[in-house]
Amino acid sequence: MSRSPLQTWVDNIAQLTQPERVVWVTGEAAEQREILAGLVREKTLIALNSELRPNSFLARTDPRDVARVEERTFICSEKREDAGPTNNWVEPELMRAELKTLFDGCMAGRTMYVIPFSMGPIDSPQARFGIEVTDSPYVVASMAVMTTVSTKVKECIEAGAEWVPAVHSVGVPLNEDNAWTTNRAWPCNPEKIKVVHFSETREIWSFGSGYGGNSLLGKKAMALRIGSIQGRDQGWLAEHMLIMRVTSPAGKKFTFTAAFPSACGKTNFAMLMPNLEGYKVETIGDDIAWLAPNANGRLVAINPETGFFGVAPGTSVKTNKNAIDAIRSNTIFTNVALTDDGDVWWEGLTDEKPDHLIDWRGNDWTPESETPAAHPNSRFCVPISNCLTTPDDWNRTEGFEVDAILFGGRRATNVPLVTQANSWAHGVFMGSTISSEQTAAAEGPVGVLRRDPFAMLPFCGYNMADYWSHWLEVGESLSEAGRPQIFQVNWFRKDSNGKFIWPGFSDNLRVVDWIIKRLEGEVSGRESAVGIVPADGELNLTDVQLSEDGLKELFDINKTSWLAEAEMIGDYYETFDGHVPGALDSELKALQSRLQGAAA
Ligand code: OXD
Ligand code: MN
Repeated sequence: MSRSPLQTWVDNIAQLTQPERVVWVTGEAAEQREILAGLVREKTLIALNSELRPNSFLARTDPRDVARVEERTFICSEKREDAGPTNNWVEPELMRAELKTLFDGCMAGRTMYVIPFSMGPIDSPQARFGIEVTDSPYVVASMAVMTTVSTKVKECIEAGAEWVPAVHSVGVPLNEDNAWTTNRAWPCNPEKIKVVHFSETREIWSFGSGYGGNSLLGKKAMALRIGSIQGRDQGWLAEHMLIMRVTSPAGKKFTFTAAFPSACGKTNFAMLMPNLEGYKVETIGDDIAWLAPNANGRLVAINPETGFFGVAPGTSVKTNKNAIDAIRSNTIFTNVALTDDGDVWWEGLTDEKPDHLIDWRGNDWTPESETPAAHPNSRFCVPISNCLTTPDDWNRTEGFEVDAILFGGRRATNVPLVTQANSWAHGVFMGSTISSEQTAAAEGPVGVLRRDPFAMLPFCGYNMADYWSHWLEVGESLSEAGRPQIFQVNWFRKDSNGKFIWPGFSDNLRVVDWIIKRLEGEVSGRESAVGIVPADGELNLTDVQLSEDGLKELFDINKTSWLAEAEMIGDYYETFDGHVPGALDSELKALQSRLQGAAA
């Protein structure tokens, strides 16, 4: 019998990387138990106190391998302009030659695992398959939490289903004197890290890092970068968005998706604890949404992941009780601190710091220590089924019809608490302008902004401006009535003393409440130069500590400052060399003329 294309590909990778053996991963529970036990034996994982934190583990990485490495992440398309100005680009043939050298013999002495995985429920028309080959058992264990790993995926691929090939190696063969490996329990090759995406062949190659964002290739690499390319070519959208379902006091269910840049509270918002009577919030996803038009002309969201890979520091009963409840068991922690009784701790978990800890580097730590006990990017990796606010039908194959899409950055100035777009094109314009201040606003009418359009800056697999055109096209393919409404939100506006004005967290439900009232036609809002904002009295502020002045500042639209902002958007658009769709240029002009017409 001839070998299948999948088997031939696996053989070729093994030929190149020279592992000692090849193991096909099945996704069965017993296999996961064995992988975890092996990781404990190898000291990559520490088993936590099983009474305090059942079936949970702690990994400490090499201190040089603690985060995604954007400057070593590449989109290798045939044409440079298809990667666009926001991505690192290298000519594909040149990159292939480099990778060949890097991967040559890189798995010697190790086991090469072959992981068949699905992003999305296997039977969903929106699911996409991948095969990750890796020499890291930590990656095998984490992929089993974050994706659907199953032999069934292998069978579907063998039967002809589309799949994304993904190759990962920590880059430390066991047959050499690997002087750069200071931590045998966390092998990595930090000087040579590369995370590469080939656009036309939709392949992923990741070398040198074991850290999740660089090594769990179903997540950012496939579900966003390659996913956005698949979406462009197949008429759907791969987005850096949470998905939540909100039930209103009237008992009606609404699906929201929301894009916020990394570390802007997406997980907290996805698990929001309602503080208004009669509301219920359910968590469908906290990081990635795949959105596709359905036969009814509606946009349908699925969460392609099966777990949360969340930032630990700052997570507490006060900021996100649902996350704290979810990580009580079955959790793999990375780079948090270890308590003396074998549990975990991080900055912000409790008001009072423990007297003694082992920090993320494995050193003794006391409150007098000058470095944080947990790395600021330390993580928990936990199955979504652990989350009490996740409903049983979270992974239903037909997905969730989206009612509203929210975009938000971290803006101290200009951007109101909530603004509704006038149209789909205006909403796409809003998404393209997501940004956060880099420096104090005092330096000018608007501080220097870090642009993060659609919160996709590190994750868009092709030319960002072409991606905006694709958003406009997908909007066109939806029915007028079924098209989600688009809103911009900003929890981070500051007053003249540099203090946050809005309390955030559970009070963000008040913004959701106004959005639902807009969707239901129960409130009319007020037209402003930047979009529709709540009219006086429409936002439910009962029991919120907010002065009359604070409320005014939250919605203040300063003409001079906004004209400066609009000019900066124009300058930003120019960097895309003519790729920005005409509809967005028109939106910018329309904004400028509304601002010109507005009172000073
Ligand atoms: C993440 C990120 O880890 O956005 O989700 O960086
Ligand atoms: Mn993210």
